[in-house]
Amino acid sequence: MSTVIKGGTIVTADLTYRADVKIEGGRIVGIGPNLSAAETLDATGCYVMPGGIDPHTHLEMPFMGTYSSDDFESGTRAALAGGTTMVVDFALPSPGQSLLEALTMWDNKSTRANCDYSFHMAITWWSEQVFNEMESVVKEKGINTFKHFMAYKGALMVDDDEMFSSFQRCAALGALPLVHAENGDVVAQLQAKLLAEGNSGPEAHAYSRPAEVEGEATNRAIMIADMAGCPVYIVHTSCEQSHEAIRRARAKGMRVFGEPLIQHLTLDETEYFDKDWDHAARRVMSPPFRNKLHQDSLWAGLASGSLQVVATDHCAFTTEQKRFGVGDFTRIPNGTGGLEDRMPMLWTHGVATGRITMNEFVAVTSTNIAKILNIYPKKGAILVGADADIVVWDPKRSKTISAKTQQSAIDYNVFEGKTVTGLPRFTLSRGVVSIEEGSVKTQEGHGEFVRRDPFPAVSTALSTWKEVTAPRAVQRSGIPASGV
Ligand code: DUC
Ligand code: ZN
Ligand code: ZN
Ligand code: ZN
Repeated sequence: MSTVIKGGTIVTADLTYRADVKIEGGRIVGIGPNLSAAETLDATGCYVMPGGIDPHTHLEMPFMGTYSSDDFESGTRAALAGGTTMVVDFALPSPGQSLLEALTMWDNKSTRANCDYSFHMAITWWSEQVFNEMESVVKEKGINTFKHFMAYKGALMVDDDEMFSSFQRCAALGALPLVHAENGDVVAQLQAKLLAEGNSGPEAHAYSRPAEVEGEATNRAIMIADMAGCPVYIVHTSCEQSHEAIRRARAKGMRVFGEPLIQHLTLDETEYFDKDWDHAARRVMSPPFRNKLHQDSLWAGLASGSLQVVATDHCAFTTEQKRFGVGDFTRIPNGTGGLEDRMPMLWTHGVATGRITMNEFVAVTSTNIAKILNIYPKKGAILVGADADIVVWDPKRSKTISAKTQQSAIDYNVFEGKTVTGLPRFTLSRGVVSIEEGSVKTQEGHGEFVRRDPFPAVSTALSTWKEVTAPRAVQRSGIPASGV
């Protein structure tokens, strides 16, 4: 069946213009005036944009003695309700586990997804087996990104030796390393000190992870990536110290990407202080929320292009799960939700306030992500031939965010009570109308895995220490141009 989206204004990362969009077989087949099709969706007064891509989610993630509560069904339903049509989750081998075995586990969880998805592969330990499996992950499984945790000591954390080895392997395979940048050794000491001094409440979580911890690790990851001859993507960039390191590296010509979360852009550290235990614990995530100066830095990064992506790190735990940490803040499961609210909150606090333009909104919620992850223009584009992952965005549609009406499986929402103006009228997942005027029409299992091929240019990059010492200009020529 064919569908036409009629009467709207197309907004892409670089253009704004009036045209209809025709869809057939899940793809865009025509863009222009006066198109017709079997089914018509009225986009009068709306913006027709590429559906959002959230490059950072943890659905049904085993973590801190429990599992995050949104699975691939509820999580992708929440995503679609907020205009996001693709998520990229993390396959997390436990230390010692085969990467391919972990990937099979995540493949099984994802069969219920309502929208398309992909995975990053986490490197949580290092061995010859991991070295070898990384090649299969890239070449056979279509995963071109590897995640490294510099924090969570004794669990997911890798040390510099492991990280440098893995980064060099990424360079050889044409893959992009991702980094959770917090100094896990310093965090562990601060946690122990705070607990010993009797600070056991959720506010101590924020004290244990100051911005310096993140700034140091970001600098270190960038330097290690430079020596390994690969680009690097810093997840959940939350503070000026980390942003500053990214800015400086980019100014020197390094291909470094930064990803603020909608939570860090719009919620601040006062959420932890002088609040009831549940309120604060529900907002415990790593990195923690920061002060207004850090928020201003992140917004400036989005406007200037020194930060390229807005994500959620969606990792939702119920109040009951959060209460595992009563009496010991280090046991509060880390994570907050945001999949349904990312785009409406960014529109309301970014576009409507004039901090970013509509085109920048599309870039940071979709197009830049597709380019960085090497899936553009299949995703992230309103172009003939692209997947019809589209959001018809009604800038006048308004709601007050509430756990009572959300799709997410948890019993609260960190944005509770905030009014957003700017919501999907329709969300289409490969041409299928999944959300219509707030009513949910998602199809469980409709989502498909999206293959992400290696960056051809990186596979010729330098991969051994000897070669790394070659002139910088030579190294740089091996790194792909994503245009962002
Ligand atoms: N941070 C969180 O808050 N939750 C999941 C993992 C992470 O790094
Ligand atoms: Zn993280
Ligand atoms: Zn409260
Ligand atoms: Zn994460």
